[in-house]
Amino acid sequence: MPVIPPERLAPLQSNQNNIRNFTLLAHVDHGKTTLADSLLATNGIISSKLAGTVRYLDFREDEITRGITMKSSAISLFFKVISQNREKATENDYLINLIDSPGHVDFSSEVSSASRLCDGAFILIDAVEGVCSQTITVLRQAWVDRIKMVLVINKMDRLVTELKLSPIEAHHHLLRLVEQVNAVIGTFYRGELMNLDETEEEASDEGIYFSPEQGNVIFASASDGWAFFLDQFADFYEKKLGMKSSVLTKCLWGDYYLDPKTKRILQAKHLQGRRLKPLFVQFVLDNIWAVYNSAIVERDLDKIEKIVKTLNIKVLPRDMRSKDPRNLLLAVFQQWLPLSTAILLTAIRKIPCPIDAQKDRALKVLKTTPHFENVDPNIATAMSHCKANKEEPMLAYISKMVAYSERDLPHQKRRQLTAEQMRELRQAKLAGSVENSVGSLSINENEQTNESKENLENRGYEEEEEKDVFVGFARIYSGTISVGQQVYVYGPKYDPANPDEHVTKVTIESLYLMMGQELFPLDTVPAGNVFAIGGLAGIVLRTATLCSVPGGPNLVGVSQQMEPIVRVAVEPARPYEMNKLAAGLEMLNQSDPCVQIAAEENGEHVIMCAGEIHLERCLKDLRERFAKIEIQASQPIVPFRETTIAGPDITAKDKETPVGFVSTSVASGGIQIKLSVTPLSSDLVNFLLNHEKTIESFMHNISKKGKNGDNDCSDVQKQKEEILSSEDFVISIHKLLSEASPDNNIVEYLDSIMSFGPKRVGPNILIDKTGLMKTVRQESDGSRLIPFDLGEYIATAFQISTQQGPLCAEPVQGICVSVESIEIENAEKDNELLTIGNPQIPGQVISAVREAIKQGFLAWSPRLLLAMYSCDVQATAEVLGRVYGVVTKRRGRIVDEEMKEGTPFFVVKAVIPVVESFGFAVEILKRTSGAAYPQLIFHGFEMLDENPFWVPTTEEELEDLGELADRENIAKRYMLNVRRRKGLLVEQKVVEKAEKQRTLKH
Ligand SMILES: Nc1nc2c(ncn2[C@@H]2O[C@H](COP(=O)(O)OP(=O)(O)OP(=O)(O)O)[C@@H](O)[C@H]2O)c(=O)[nH]1
Ligand SMILES: [Mg+2]
Repeated sequence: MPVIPPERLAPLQSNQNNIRNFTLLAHVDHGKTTLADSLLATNGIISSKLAGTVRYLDFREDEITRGITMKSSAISLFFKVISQNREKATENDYLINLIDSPGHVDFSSEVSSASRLCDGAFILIDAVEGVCSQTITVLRQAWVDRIKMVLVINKMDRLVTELKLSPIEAHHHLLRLVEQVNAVIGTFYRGELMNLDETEEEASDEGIYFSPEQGNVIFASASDGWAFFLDQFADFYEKKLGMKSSVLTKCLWGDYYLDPKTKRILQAKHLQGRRLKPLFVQFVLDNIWAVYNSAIVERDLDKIEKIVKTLNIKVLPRDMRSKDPRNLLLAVFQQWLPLSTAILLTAIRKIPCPIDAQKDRALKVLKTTPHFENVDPNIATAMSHCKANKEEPMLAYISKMVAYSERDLPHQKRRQLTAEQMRELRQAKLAGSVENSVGSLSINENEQTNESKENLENRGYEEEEEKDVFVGFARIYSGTISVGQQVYVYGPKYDPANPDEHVTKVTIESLYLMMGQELFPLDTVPAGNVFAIGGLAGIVLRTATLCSVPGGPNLVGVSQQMEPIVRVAVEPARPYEMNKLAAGLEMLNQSDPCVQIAAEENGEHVIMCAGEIHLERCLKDLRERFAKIEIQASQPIVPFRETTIAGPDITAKDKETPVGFVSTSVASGGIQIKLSVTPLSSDLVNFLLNHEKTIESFMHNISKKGKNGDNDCSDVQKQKEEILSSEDFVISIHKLLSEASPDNNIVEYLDSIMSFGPKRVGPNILIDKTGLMKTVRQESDGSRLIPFDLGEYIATAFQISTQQGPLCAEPVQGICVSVESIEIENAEKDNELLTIGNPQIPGQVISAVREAIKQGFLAWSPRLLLAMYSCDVQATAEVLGRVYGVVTKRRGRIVDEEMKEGTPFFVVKAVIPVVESFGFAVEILKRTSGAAYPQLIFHGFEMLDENPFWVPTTEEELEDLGELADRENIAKRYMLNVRRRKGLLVEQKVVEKAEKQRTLKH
């Protein structure tokens, strides 16, 4: 098939009825990129023989070596449909804008950016693995974005070759699978119903579920190049059975049977004991199974020849005799049930064109944008009707910035790689002979084989310093965008109620059609298209709205993002390259919505990522594309939390003083502060963690008390957290406190809350039981220091103490610090030190209170809290033991184990500490011989129930643990590691075998 040139595609952008914008979404490894291959083959970008093995859209080196997609990429394709009716054949040319997205959880922000640009999504599911964690995530994303979904049950071949199911068993399995997916959709639907206002109308659930008879389910094997939807078989059997195709379609799925005598269709209840096969088995699955059985299992060429004849297709003798049975399979299936035809025809039938899609969705999306009521109604109308005239307001949305090598831009355009070249390169890369990504294509001269050298020379790649440029991934909703046009760029914080802020005016420099790793220049792009836009680096960081007029809507919605939980500090290997590093980090920040970059107070640059794989990709991008320098990265830094509890090992110093009670004096004397530290219950801690905005507003009210009454938290209201009134907030704390420890008298002082911490909103409370700090200064006080003056310093000490806990300077959660008394010596004694202007006072008070909080904290039984990942691993019974082994070795625990119905798989749910998770996925892969690829999702903090300072003391403990207590104290190890990293004091037992040393001395 000759390559279809982009010049042929560009004119199709104006025929909006014939455009389809869709994305491929799925759990990791369920076959998206493989499926995309077959679609590319229809445009001659790769040959159909190689489709399914090249994974053309995975062109980064790390994608090739790891075998997973790490970024989404878009490609525009041409598809001609010839429809024949009685009189004549009509031809229709379609423009297909396809976005392949990554399935790995670390890159889920890519999924949201892809789905926002599209009007539809093909949701792929591995027929064997079924619904997995990311399947639910992508279903939810598509549901929230209101895009049309089509289900693709992929890897059908595995049912025959691996599970060895009979067609009847496979039918049951598939029925159940579709039910499971629909159950997920059902939960979204019901969830939405529950959130409806009384005034809102209930949306009908018609058409939201997947059912093959409606044509929104495709059965496929992407690697073997086939797929079908029910209509295809119904059309095929229409004449044979003398039944209307539309009737047949309705009965081909489910419990319908053909009466062999009467040739009528029966329902199960009319079978009267006869053992018939459901139509789906008889007419669909049996045929597919027959091809697999004769081509692979039995290698029965006679049978294959018969099948070929019946299907009226041609198979070359070369393919018939090929040693690789896949060639034979491909030869049969690509003619009989070509994958691209099933997918593209379904896209055209089931996914709305931009005009219809925007009619349905535009207002729904717009209504969720901030202060939509201030937006010019003309813009909303133009968007709902997808009006493309140049006079209409132009509105576009940039969902992410992508780095392209300058060489890939059209003015530097190199020859396009053919699939063979790409496969060669892939093999060369895997063999380690080519460095860098395909995008950059620089070659390691020494290890090049002659053959590949020749090939590469032919392609005319010369080595030169390359530059990266940023291009925005965008969708235009109304009007037409043109090169040279002046447009407004609304930043993510832009608000139509305040239309002059966060707005920049720019001139459009370049527009492109996206062709995978290539870009093709365009002069204009009309409404309804997905395209790329250049020249916005530095202006658009990640996402933005473009509009030709001021005061338009802000389309940048709040997208679900992964919590960046893993940090690494980076520095250039050569210190003088610091500037390059800083510039590189800025580019990384622009290119990836999920990464966070920070410069620490100590000058360190820190990258925060979603997980190990994401981190690897960021570092690689930084080294090879953005900073292009050698970079040293610290070991990944994982956050901890510190807390203290009423453990069994606490001992009060004396009976009079309660645990956690501390009395302290400032260094120069004259001020004595007594305070007590008490642990808070985990319920209260969770409540406080979930109500940061309420705390902010509560504290705001306290400081404004008597002035304004309740705070209007208008900017805050947009957040998801339900903001409680101050009264309700205190009532809730009161309830949680009394439930946890009824004898604690803190509840009586809730009107004396001074602060929360750390960062003034954290899960720790500071209370002034003395009430003295509320009494403001009077003139009669003169310059004499009074307790009121100390309030600020005590609060600062509390903030610092809770931000950097006593164990290893990690944030504290779950303590209440109560100030019990403050005594300041009588100033009449003429103590100059105790006057208000004394500059030593703040420092002395802060350090005394910090030390006191530390003592109070340590008087209880301190604990570390570990950041945890949760993960699902699918494993067969044989490797289950090994999965358990790996989880236990990494100090994780199994929380659930379930047999996946109809498969030999167990789904194991485990939680493991983030700090032990590095290399976990790879280890599981190895131990299960590649059967499982676990994905780690941040789960929250969990307490490690071990006091890091604990040493055995009782005889029993010593006996248990040996004289040297050499059973490792894990909490202590974690604590010391963090202390070491932060350069804090690390006390270690240096003399381990003192006795022996003594003997040596003698
Ligand atoms: N047996 C079988 N294997 C398939 C099929 N489709 C894809 N695969 C294999 O599944 C693996 C993953 O395929 P990909 O296409 O990379 O999957 P993906 O969904 O793009 O993965 P990510 O982008 O990393 O989420 C590859 O080894 C494919 O060869 C299929 O229909 N049958
Ligand atoms: Mg992929």
